[in-house]
Amino acid sequence: MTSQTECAYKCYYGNSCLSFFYTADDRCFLLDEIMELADSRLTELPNTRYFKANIVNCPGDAGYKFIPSMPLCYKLSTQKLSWSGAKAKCESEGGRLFQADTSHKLAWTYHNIKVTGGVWLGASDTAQEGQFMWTDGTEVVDPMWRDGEPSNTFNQDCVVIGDDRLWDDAWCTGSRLFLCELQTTSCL
Ligand SMILES: [Ca+2]
Ligand SMILES: [Ca+2]
Repeated sequence: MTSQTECAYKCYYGNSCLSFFYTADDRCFLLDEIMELADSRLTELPNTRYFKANIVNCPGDAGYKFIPSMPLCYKLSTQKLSWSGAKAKCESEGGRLFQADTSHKLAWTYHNIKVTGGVWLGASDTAQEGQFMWTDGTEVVDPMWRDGEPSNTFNQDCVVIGDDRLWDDAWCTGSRLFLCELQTTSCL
């Protein structure tokens, strides 16, 4: 049993909650989708209240998902591109490569991004060797390098989160999946 407020907080801090049911007997069901009002699952439960997260700025048809606790829209690509190709793709959708530039975002990527072959983040030391910067020009703080990284092996400049969740500098020309982010202001 949980209160309606607790249920809202669970959705707010969930990583993929887009809406929730709160039943007449105080049960909470989080959903990772937005249901249409005509959906039979709503009308079958007349005493259940249904709440949606405000995802007005997350373009769902472009594959973006909402992370209410940041708040932020993010997308893990389905396509593999070079780092600069990935950067251009995110920017063409109005966003940028993901910046793990707060402790919350660092923790979120660590706990949620585990992809075979790794995922590009929006950081590189292309401009000045050894000085890793996000694509907005801010300095990378508290990087989660794997032991022995960044190695700059044969001039590696672009940051990837490996399948061990830790960071590596890699050759920017490699084709990888990537994370985009879109800024949003949103609340339940
Ligand atoms: Ca380098
Ligand atoms: Ca490396």
